[in-house]
Amino acid sequence: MASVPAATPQVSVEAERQAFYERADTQSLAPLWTRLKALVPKAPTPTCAVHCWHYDDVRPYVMESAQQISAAEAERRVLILENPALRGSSQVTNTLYAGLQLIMPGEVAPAHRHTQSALRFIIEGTGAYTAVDGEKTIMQPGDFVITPSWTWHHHGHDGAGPMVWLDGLDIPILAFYNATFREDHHEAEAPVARPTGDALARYGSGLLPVGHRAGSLNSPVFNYPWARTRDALHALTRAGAPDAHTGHLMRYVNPVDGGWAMPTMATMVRLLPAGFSTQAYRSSDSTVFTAVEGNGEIRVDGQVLKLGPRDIAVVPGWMSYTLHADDDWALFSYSDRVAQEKLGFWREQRL
Ligand code: 1HN
Repeated sequence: MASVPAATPQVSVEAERQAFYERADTQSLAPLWTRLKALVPKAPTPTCAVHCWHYDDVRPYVMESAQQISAAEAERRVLILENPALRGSSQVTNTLYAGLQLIMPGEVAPAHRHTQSALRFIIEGTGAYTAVDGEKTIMQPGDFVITPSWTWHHHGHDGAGPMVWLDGLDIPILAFYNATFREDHHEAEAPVARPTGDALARYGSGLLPVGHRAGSLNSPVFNYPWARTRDALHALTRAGAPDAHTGHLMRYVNPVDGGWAMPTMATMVRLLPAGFSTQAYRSSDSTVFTAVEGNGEIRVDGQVLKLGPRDIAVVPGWMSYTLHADDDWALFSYSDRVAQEKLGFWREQRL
């Protein structure tokens, strides 16, 4: 006799399951087993895209924004660097925000505070300052400046010419926890209580005030000047070979506890000597890079990103990449590595 086709029981099993899912759905229930592999993949599946913003291409738009709106009206006059795979989200990666902020001479970006942490990496211009938690710092290209969570901050510009910096914030992380708070200061400029340079002298000179205890998870140094960083990087090139996978890679440090400068965002800077190429490397933190000096390439996912001074690139987590320096190439980067490390799941692989 003809046997029953093998597919028949399967079809009815599947149909019964579908009917079950629909009934369960009425109770806001869903089966895990249809989703498990996607929920828990073997390795990260990139959800943001590799991308590069060449400063020469975007600078005209940044400058035009000054004709469109004042810093006072905008509050922060910023063009968001939005990952092409995450359009509409204001995200450069799944966990991070990036933007280019412009301030013109005489302008003030009014004081406010929020639970997100911010970093600034200075791209162009001189003479603008940021005031953070009662101290002003004058910013120069290549300086790395931090604005810790819930500290009052405003920006101003007493110099000449446009001033642009890269803003990096942990906005998507705070949004994920639904822990975003903000407050506007009643005055455009929050009080400045300490002289400029106080924090760097007190905490960033290889000294600490005796008896000092950490007051927050952030470094008390809030401007790491490029001149010092640059000297340190170049000294490294005279002392030994660069790491095969990362080049001469340094992290910005909290001098009080030796940890990262900020609690959510890892900030690093590296120098690759002219002609140096790294071996392939990947880590689970999606990373935003900007070149400070020199030229080179990031090769990732079949793409070649040429990165010269002021250009900005994003490399999704767990995509392996190599770096190739044309000339002595200094690169700043930020990622959510600190948060991943603290939570115990950060990974890297040297290929
Ligand atoms: C912010 O406060 C600044 O203080 C820059 O310069 C960018 C993006 C979103 C929310 C707050 C700043 C920001 C921001």
